[in-house]
Amino acid sequence: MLAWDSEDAHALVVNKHVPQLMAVEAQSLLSLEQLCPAVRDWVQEMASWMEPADIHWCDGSDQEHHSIEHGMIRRGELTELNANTFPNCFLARSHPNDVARVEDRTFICTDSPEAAGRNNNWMNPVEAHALMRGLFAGCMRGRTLYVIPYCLGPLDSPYARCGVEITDSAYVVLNMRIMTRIGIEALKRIALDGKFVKGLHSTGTLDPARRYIVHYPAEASIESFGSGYGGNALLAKKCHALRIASWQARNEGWLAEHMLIMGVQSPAGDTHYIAAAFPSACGKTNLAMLTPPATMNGWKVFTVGDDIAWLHAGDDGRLWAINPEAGYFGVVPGTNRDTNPNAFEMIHRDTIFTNVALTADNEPWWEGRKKNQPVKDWQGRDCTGGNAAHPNSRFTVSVQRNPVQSTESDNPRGVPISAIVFGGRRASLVPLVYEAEDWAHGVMMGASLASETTAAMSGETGVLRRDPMAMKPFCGYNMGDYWKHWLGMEQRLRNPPRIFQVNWFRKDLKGSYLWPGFGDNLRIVQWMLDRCVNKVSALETAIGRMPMLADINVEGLNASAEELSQLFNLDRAGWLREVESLREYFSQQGGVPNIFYDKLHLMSSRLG
Ligand code: OXD
Ligand code: MN
Repeated sequence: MLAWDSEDAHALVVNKHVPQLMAVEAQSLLSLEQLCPAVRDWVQEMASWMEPADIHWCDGSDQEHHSIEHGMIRRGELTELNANTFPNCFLARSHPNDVARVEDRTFICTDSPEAAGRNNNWMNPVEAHALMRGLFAGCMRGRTLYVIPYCLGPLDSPYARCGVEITDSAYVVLNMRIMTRIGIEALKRIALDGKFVKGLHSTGTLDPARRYIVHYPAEASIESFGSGYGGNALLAKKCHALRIASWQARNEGWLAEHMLIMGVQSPAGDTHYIAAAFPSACGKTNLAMLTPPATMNGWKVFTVGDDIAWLHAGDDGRLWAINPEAGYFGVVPGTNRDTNPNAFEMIHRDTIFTNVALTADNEPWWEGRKKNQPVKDWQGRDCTGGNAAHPNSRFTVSVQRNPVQSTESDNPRGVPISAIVFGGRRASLVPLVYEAEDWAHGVMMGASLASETTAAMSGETGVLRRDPMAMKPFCGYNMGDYWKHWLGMEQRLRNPPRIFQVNWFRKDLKGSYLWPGFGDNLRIVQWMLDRCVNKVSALETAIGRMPMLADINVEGLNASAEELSQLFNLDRAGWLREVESLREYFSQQGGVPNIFYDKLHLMSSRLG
C-alpha cells in the first residue's frame, strides 16, 4: 500500500525552515516593498522603463481583492452574475482577438536555436530583449503597475518555487490570486530563497501583430506583451510552471509536466495517486475530479491538481508529485451535472467566468450547460444561436471550492505516484488503454502522443498533431534533450511508476464515440491500478500490454461487448503506418535517443 503518514513528513520539511522563517517573520512589520530588496530594486527599474501612473504591491488580502474587483466593475471590465444562484461570481469578456494561447507568437530565447529545439519558436535573447524593450517602453503610462509576488506549490514545500509578475491588468491580479499563493507569504518565501522568476506582462493595445510571449530560460525570466488571455498572461501558469520550470527541472533532476494529479481510493481503503498528461482541453479537469459510476460503490477520487505536476524522486525511490497551482483555470463548455458534477458544483460560487454567454437571469451559460438559454453571447451581442459561449471560455476558481479536493494537496512533500498516464484525442488506432513494457517504452509512448487540436490554442481545431507528453507547447527546451532527461529519471527511481496510454476518444465508422468516458473512465483507472499491484495479468501485444477484457470492470457499463472489443482492436496496417510516421517525426526533432528507434524497430518487426 502506498499511503504514508503525511503529518510526519510535513513536520520534517517544515522544521528545516523554522529558524529562517522566524527571522523573516520578525520583519513582517516592514512594508511589502521593504521585505525583499532584490524585488524592490527590480520593480523600480521596470517601473522607470514602463512609466506607470502608480504602483500597487499585492498583499493577497481579501480587502485588496474586493477593492480591485470593485474597480473593475466600475470600469465595466467585470460583470457581477446572479447573486442568488452564482454568489460572488463574475463575468469577464476578453477582446475577441484574444481568446486563446498563441503558439506562433510564443518564443524560447536560448543562446542557440538547437537548445530551444524544433518544437519551439526561437529568438536570439539579445534581439528579443531589444524588441520587448521597445514594446514595454512607456506602456503603462496612465495605468497601475501591479506587483504580484507568488509561490508555486505549498509555501513550506522544498519543491515550491517563487516568482514575481509585474502586470498592468487587474484581471490578471484577480486570476493570479486564485491560481497561485500570492502576496506577503510568497514574498517572505522569496526573501528566504534569495531568487525568483521575473515576469513582465502588459496587455499593451491588444494588437495581435505586437503580441509576444517570450521566455529566457537561462535568465529565469518571462516577457509577455499584447494579450490578456490566461495562458499568455497569467505568467505563473504555462510560462513559469511549465516552460521555465521544465528547463530548471532538467538542470536539477526533476520533471515539470502538463499533468493532472489524482488520488484514487479503493473500497478497501488504500489510495494510489496517478499523474496523467493530456493536451489542452482533452478532459484533464474532468478526470481529476471524476465521480465514480453508480456501480463502483466505495471508490473515491480526490483531486490534487488538474493541469500541472512537478515530480521529484523521493528518498524512497518513488516518484512524488506536487501541484504548483492553487486554483483551476478550466474549460467551461461541456461542464454539467452528468459530465463533471464536482466541477459543476464548484463553479457555482466564487468563480470568475471568462467569455461565457449570459441568460436573461444574469446567469452564465455555455454549450452543454443543459439549463436555460442564452440571451447574450460571449461578446455581449444578442444571441442568435451558434457558439454563444466561446469554445475556449474558462472558469477560474480556487481548489478550495472543489468538493473532492485531496487533503494531501497542501502536503509539502507531495503524493507518491503509482501510475503515469499519457492520453490524446484520437478517433482511431490507439486502443482504450495499454501499458508500457518498461520505463523506456513508456517514455517513447509519451513521446509518440498525438492529438487533435482544440480551441485552447489559436488556429484550426481537429487537426491531428504530435504533442509529446502533451508538452509540445510547453517544453522550454529541445525535445530530444527532454526525452533523454525523462529516460534518465529511471536511474533516480528504484520503484518507478508504471506507464500507460489511454484514448477516451476512439470513434466507430459512423463517427460516434465508442467509449462513454467521464465517470466510466474510472473502470480503466481501476485496471491500471490492478496492474500496479500485480492483481491482474495482461496480454503481450506488438504495441504493449493490453487488458484481458474479463479484467475490466463492466458492471453497469453502457457499452456493448462489440464496442468494447472495437476499442481494443489492433489495426496492424495502421500501426505500421504509425511506426513510419513516428520514425519521420523523430528524425525531424534532432537529438532523439537511439532507444526510441530500437523500440520502433521491435514494434514493426512484431507487427510484421
Ligand atoms: C490550459 C491549457 O489552459 O493547456 O491549461 O491551455
Ligand atoms: Mn493545460
